[in-house]
Amino acid sequence: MLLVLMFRMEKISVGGENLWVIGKKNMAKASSFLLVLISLGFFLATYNLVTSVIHNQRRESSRELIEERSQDPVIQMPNELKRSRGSKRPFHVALTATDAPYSKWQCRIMYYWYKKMKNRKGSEMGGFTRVLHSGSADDLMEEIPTFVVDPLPDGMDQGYIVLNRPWAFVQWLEKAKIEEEYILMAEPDHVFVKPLPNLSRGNYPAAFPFFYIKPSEHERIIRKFYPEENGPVTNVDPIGNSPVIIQKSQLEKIAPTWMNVSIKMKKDPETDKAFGWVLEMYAYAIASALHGVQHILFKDFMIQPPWDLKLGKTYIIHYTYGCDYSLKGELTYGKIGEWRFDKRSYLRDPPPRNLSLPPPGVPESVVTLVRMVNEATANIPGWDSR
Ligand SMILES: *[C@@H]1O[C@H](CO)[C@@H](O)[C@H](O)[C@H]1NC(C)=O
Ligand SMILES: *[C@@H]1O[C@H](CO)[C@@H](O)[C@H](O)[C@H]1NC(C)=O
Ligand SMILES: CC(=O)N[C@H]1CO[C@H](CO)[C@@H](O)[C@@H]1O
Repeated sequence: MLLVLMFRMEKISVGGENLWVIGKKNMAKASSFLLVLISLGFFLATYNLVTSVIHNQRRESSRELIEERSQDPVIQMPNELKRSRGSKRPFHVALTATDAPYSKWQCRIMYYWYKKMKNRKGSEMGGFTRVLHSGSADDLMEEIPTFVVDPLPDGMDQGYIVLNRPWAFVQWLEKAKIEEEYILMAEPDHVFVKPLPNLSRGNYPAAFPFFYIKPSEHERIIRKFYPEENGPVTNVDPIGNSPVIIQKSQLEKIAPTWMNVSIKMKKDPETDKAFGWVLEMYAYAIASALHGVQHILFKDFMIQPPWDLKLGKTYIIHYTYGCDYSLKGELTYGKIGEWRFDKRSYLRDPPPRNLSLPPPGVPESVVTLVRMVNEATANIPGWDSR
């Protein structure tokens, strides 16, 4: 048993404190490790420690690792993780949107691919809601299941429209009847390339780690909203609210805090300046940490062309970046390409049907994206009429 533990424990924490680090490289130190182990051996049997081991290792661990661990006779899974295996755990797909044409065409493509993937094998996708935060119905109500909520009162968003997101979720969770126990927070520019299972485990929601969200590099600012008594800054995950699969009961607690934190951050000039357009992502990361919720970080949750070249094992293509290429298939990022697909080219009108495919040499991720956009627009009735 000790051997198994020595190989496996990189970082062990009790009550949030990292006590020691034992990795494969540190086998030489095994004897001191043994001493520590013996003195704490009694704890090893306890449920708490096992929980926190899994908790701390989850940062490096992929789903596979967690699953492998669960078959390990030595390290037992907490009951809540065990329970999460076996039966289906459907999640509701929710995306926040406005009634602007730019938001609408993306939602239509998103919903098209949701419908195609929902009933395939491996999917745990449940119902779908476009949470429309423009305050009134629009002309997509018949096409896409929609729940209308209010925008923030005038002036409150200070021109930063995404502050409406947390407020939209607060209202939706309060007022709508949601059958599923889990929620996927998605965005209009997400395209499902595969049926999506419920990637969360027990009390750990699943999230995508963004390389540009770096809480530990902004410790001073984070501390304004996440005071020291709450724990280390590393408790704040490098994520935004989307994509995240989370228990509804957890999101019900987090959403109001997320809203408050985003507004407080926006009102603080230093924070506003430091975080800019990703402020509301930090606000979600901080709000969830304030509630003691940490996420399993799934790199394979989504890819972001043109930076990610291959589909690999991903579930979602996020087309937030423009894809610009020369006719030789070279990326010309930042410079308008001879061939391009950029959602911002279609601010006022939807993209036409049958966009031209990229030239040879352009990566799989971009080709697939354009093909999927084309398939959706070819099959959505009345594509050009809204
Ligand atoms: C949000 O802020 C308001 C006003 O400051 C306060 O009344 C409310 O309790 C806060 N809610 C949460 C969940 O932090
Ligand atoms: C799409 O456009 C290509 C040329 O770019 C054309 O060959 C093809 O027939 C078009 N397909 C449809 C369905 O309009
Ligand atoms: C209960 C359960 O674990 N359901 C699914 C959750 O997602 C995995 C894939 O990540 C599926 O294999 C499970 O069936």
